[in-house]
Amino acid sequence: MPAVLASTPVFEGATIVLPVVTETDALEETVRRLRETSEADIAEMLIVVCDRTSSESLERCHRLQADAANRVRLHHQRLPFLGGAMREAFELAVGSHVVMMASDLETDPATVPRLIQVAKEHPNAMVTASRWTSSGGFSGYGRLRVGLNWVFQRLTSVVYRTQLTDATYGFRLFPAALLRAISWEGLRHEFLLETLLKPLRLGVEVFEVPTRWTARQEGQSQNSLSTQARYLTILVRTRFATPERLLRADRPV
Ligand SMILES: Nc1nc2c(ncn2[C@@H]2O[C@H](COP(=O)(O)OP(=O)(O)OP(=O)(O)O)[C@@H](O)[C@H]2O)c(=O)[nH]1
Ligand SMILES: [Mg+2]
Repeated sequence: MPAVLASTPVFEGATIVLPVVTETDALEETVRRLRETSEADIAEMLIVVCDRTSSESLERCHRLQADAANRVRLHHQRLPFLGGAMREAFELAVGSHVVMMASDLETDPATVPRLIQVAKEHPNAMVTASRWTSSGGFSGYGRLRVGLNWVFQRLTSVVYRTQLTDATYGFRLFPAALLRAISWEGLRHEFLLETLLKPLRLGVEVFEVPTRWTARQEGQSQNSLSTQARYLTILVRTRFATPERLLRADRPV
């Protein structure tokens, strides 16, 4: 087993990654709620913006940074898309752990204290939020999408022989060292799936906590049907990758 899987003895603070394209009030509300519930456990909130980030959103980011300069950091990504935003954030994070979430309130900030609580008890493990556990759920996702999501979750659990229930949701906590040891491939939303599949293949312990997904009230989703087709590719490629290919060659572990 690679040593990196057991190299985080204690939770010392989380970098919360907040990618932003069109969010305004939802971003501010996310930051406000995170500070309200988890201030003591947050090392930093790392906001990632891109060339497509709207000027109104950028203005809010700068305002948040001005209000809490020691807590909010702004990064302009060079790699494209959501996967690119996350991958750069993983490299920059200063916390012992990293929380990957969204800024559109579709990842409920109230779940973050639960992610952190489990990380304090199991610092080497990953903790992932699930909409498919008994007290989790969806509001406003649409019946067809919920149905398709269920089929994909079942497929994943058969192919990866896992009891975990939500492989596609981009709301998880990781030891930072683990993130920096893995060789990542995806640049779009399929990256969210990759962040569960590769640790699973490496034998990382993964815990789940329940959460409820609620549709955004503002801004636009950046996901599309063509992007979603990439989920199948990553599902198959990762299943058959050798463990050596899952880890970065330039970082001995
Ligand atoms: N910095 C950055 N943020 C992004 C990019 N794409 C998406 N985001 C943000 O990442 C978060 C999740 O993206 P969404 O497009 O809402 O994706 P989603 O909610 O997983 O997908 P759907 O449920 O299909 O709408 C949102 O806060 C987006 O603004 C990107 O290319 N760069
Ligand atoms: Mg969203």
